Amino acid sequence: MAHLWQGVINEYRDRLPVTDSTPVVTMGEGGTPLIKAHALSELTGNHVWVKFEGMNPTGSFKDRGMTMAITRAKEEGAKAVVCASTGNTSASAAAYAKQAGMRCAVLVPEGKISMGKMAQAVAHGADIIQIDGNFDNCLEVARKLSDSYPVFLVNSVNPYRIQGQKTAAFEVVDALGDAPDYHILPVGNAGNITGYWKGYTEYASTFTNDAGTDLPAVATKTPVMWGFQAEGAAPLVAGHPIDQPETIATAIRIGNPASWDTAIAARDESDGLIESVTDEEIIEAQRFLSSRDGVFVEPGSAAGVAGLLKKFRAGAAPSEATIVITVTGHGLKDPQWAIKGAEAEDPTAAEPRRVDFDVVSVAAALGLE
Ligand code: AN7
Repeated sequence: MAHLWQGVINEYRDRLPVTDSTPVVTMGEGGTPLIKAHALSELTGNHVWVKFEGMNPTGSFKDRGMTMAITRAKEEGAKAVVCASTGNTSASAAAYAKQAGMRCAVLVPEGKISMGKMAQAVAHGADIIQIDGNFDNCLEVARKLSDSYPVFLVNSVNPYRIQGQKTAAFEVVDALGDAPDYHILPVGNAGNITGYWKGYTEYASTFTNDAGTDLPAVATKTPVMWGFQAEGAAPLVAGHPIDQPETIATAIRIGNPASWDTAIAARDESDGLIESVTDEEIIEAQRFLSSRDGVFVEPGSAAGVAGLLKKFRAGAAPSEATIVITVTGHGLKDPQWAIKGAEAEDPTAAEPRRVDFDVVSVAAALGLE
């Protein structure tokens, strides 16, 4: 029988703030693969799965929240939306705004968003404004703009974004039959860890929805939440905002997360942790995942994997546990670091050998006999 995945709003509408008359704007987001990471599992002695959010329509997890935020904007009659972004939110907002027939303005830190993400905003015809500052400065301006002008803010300070993002936790539970023991993910502006924790907690007890209907618990437990920030952009680890965040993982180059308090609550209520990983550890984890488990993610997306590897080496990782790691965005967003990571292992990795076009020469070059 024909079946088309309906996008996260329609798939989970009884747990989201929508009514029958809500004009749902969707591009079929969600339903992303939960992939068994065999090499990571074997190395760490756990059952490790990666939730590959790079498989969303614009290549990152942002689409889950964006379908809700743009749907809400449409419901309110908005003609234009705005966001600040390190690149993925702007790519998603630009695409969903066009799907809804709206104008989209994006504020990005000058020179600090990857080529792939910039290409997406350009391709979708967003009004792109570069700000001489970092993401935190961009967000401040975007908030003020939406306060004083007729534009609708679609950053994750908009609670509808978090509502959409919580569906990723539902999908994990639906796929595994229960919550995992641990859930690990990168943390930047902290909307995603907030969304996951909301999803896991709502699924683990009776949930009274907007229509007043009690929905039974789906999971028997909630996971321990482990979040990882980049070392040069780790305000939640430092305990104070970072004025000049720096990391090669531009997606998470954020010094003052908007969802600070809810990230700390997720950490503490789940008996979890938020720690940092270095840029070198991020590149190494990105490399491990792509070259050993076949999953290609952008650097910021590898922070969770880097965190698990770090804890494992420190003797502080669990064993025989079911672990889900969210890998938040596709490797094609920012390919230069993948090439650098490969070259760190083999300086000629990105310079394929030139061989004459005959089968004997190719076989010889491959060492086949
Ligand atoms: C690949 O696009 O903040 O902790 O403006 O792109 O929910 O912010 C992106 C963040 C992780 C961090 N991985 O998630 C933006 C933006 C990737 C990301 C994060 C981001 P949050």
